[in-house]
Amino acid sequence: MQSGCGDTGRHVIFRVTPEDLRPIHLLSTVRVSEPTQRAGYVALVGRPNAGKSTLLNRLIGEHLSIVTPKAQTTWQRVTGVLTVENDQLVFLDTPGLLEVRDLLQRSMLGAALEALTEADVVLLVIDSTEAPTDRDAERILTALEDVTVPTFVALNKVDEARTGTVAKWRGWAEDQVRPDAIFEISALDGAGVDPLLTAVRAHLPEHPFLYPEDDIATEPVRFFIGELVRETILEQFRQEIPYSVFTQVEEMREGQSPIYIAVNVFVERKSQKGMLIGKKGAAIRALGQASREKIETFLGQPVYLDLWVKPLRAWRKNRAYLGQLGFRIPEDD
Ligand SMILES: Nc1nc2c(ncn2[C@@H]2O[C@H](COP(=O)(O)OP(=O)(O)O)[C@@H](O)[C@H]2O)c(=O)[nH]1
Ligand SMILES: [Mg+2]
Repeated sequence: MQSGCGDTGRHVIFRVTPEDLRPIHLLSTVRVSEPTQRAGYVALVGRPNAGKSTLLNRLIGEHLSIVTPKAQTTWQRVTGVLTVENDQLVFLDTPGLLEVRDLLQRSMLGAALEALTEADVVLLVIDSTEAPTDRDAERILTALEDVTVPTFVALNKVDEARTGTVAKWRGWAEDQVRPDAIFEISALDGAGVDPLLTAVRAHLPEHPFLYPEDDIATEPVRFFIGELVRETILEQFRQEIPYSVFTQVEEMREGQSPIYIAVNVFVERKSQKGMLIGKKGAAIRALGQASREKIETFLGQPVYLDLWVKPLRAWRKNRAYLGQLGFRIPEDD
């Protein structure tokens, strides 16, 4: 198509062709060389407790994703953004590839599998302190079945693992996963993480940055506050409590000091409310204090924290409640 203009009396109409829309420097012979940006999604996947969230926090340099020694700490996808020179890596931390027994776990597994479909690079994180079991292997391989993008394996926790166990995982990964490369790392102390990052960067697609360069997260501040309270619950309570509780910020009044924050702590059964509150309110006070300190560190400001314990009957199995709490259940279920 020709570009040109037509005179229709008072109005001059320009017809623009795709060539006209190209950036000027492409038309010029003295091309100003602009470095090419690369950007992409990197899915962190693996079995529960492998160290995915620890690795995300290590890569981003902030405590973005909650970490505890308990399996199934991460319930929803957490995104961390890392911009280095002309590369932007958008890490998707995911719940573990787990055995599904209720609707919440279905949503968790769904979040992990969804991240795999969006990934430009897959990073399989393995706890190499424990020898591979058939169950681990099967879960991982089923999840990776349809992955066609570059894949790396991080054999994590080498600070603690026996060399024999690491070697077993390496052999398994070479045979079964056939990744682009295998790295031995410690997400905890950072050993081996730089070479892994270099390899991932080299496999990013050419693409303009997806987020502003200074961003490190994509979820709202409220999400992280809720998660910090939940992390503290996982640390301070035992038995079924950690898996029966979900937290959600109900109110946040900024522009005052201290910032006022009210968090709902939903429990599955009425009896759990008493456990959370404790004798003469001792348990909830301890929870409030430790959570507040974490939130103050996160926000860098003084906080007044109100915790409201509310029963939400069997919410883990209730589609409507899960929806209200922000969990998505995969459509085919
Ligand atoms: N020794 C050791 N422990 C680790 C390492 N990475 C993670 N962990 C621990 O493993 C547990 C699970 O970590 P987390 O990041 O929550 O695992 P996720 O479930 O895969 O997200 C926590 O107690 C971490 O401190 C590591 O490199 N070395
Ligand atoms: Mg996690």
